[in-house]
Amino acid sequence: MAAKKKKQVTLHVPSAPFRPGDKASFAPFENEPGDLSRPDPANCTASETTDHAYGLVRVLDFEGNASGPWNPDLTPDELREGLEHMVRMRIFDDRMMKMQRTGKLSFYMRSYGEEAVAIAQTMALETQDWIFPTYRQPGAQFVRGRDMVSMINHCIGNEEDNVKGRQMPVHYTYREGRFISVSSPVGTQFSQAVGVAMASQYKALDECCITWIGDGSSAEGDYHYALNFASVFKPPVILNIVNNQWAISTHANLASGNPTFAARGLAYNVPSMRVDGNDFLALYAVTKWARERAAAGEGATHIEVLTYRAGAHSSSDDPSRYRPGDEHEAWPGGDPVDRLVQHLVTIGEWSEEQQKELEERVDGEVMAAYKEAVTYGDLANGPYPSADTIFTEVYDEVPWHLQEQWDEMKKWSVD
Ligand SMILES: Cc1ncc(C[n+]2csc(CCOP(=O)(O)OP(=O)(O)O)c2C)c(N)n1
Ligand SMILES: [Mg+2]
Repeated sequence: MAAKKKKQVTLHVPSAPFRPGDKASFAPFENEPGDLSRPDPANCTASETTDHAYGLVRVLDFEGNASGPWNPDLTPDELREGLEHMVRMRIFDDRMMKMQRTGKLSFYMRSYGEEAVAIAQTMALETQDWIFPTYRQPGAQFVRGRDMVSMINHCIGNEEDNVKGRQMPVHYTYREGRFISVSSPVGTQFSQAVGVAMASQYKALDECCITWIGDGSSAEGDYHYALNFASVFKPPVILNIVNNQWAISTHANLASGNPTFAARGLAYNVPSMRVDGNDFLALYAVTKWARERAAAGEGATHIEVLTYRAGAHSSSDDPSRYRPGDEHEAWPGGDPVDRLVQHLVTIGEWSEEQQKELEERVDGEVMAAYKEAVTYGDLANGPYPSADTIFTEVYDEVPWHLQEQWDEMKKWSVD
């Protein structure tokens, strides 16, 4: 029998809080530094993190003071090191965007507003730990010591590109730094990180994996498969959702019906934290806590990193089409670089002049790296990696069907 028609209902389709033309105004953060406890990492159940998953772990206030049980007590040198990496990331990004706009790069993606995420979190790890990033965490490579010339060679796709033009720009790979290739289909890294962490545990190695996924990508199955395996097998893995409010033009509201992304981890029985992603100190502290849990054999930690994508999604995107132009200024989390500078100045370990000198020095380094990189080939003129590289370095012995295609290509002398 056909179902009776019920009263007309409409599907709930969440909308973005603000669209172009609206005046953006966000509520200030509810939690102050010190509001949330720091549970014992070696003995913490998921339910003990309920307040942390629905609240927000913070260390820095907006006057530049650090306080509370999550204060990682970093030395001034460590803080300055973190600041320098963040400044390098921002200046590097700006230079690469200029190169893209002048036709020197085909495509680019900045980390603007999110620089603290990869940098603080990677600094909190051990050097043997594996990094499974998205395109929004290139800063981890600075922490792991990658040379900027090599990064620019990759973005150009010139002859010295370590992936020989096979990847999109910003989809780095850096074997020496245990930085796994960024994959273009978003989300795949989440379950890969869990798998590698399971292998580390099985081999009793003192290492852990860290991975990140965007708010939008966390609506995909990959996120849930990863959480389920992490919940069951308890491997040493740190699973971060970077909630930067947007997935290109789709607002984060459309990716989860839960009031916080962090709280989803509780249902998987994985201790879960929500952290102020523009607070370098809080990010460092929460990641260190998760690393301690991994080392103690306590398994996975799930972290929502609350931040805001201050720039366009990529060089192909125009955010003024879908959000107010000044939405970033209204974001209550401020800017991660400014907040760390303010903290260093407040504790008497930095000054505006030193900041200016740092920016000038780093700008010079980025320019020099760029000038060197283009000597190995630029986008307009090459030299590029040989077309043969389409067929090399995947199989030890090239399978017949690829060999046929390769032979065909040679007839057309593509090079
Ligand atoms: C499987 C898959 N679907 C769609 C895309 C196209 N795409 C690239 S990035 C992106 C948005 C991702 O947003 P989010 O996960 O929030 O990460 P963010 O860019 O904000 O860091 C989309 C839809 C893709 N690369 N892969
Ligand atoms: Mg996003």
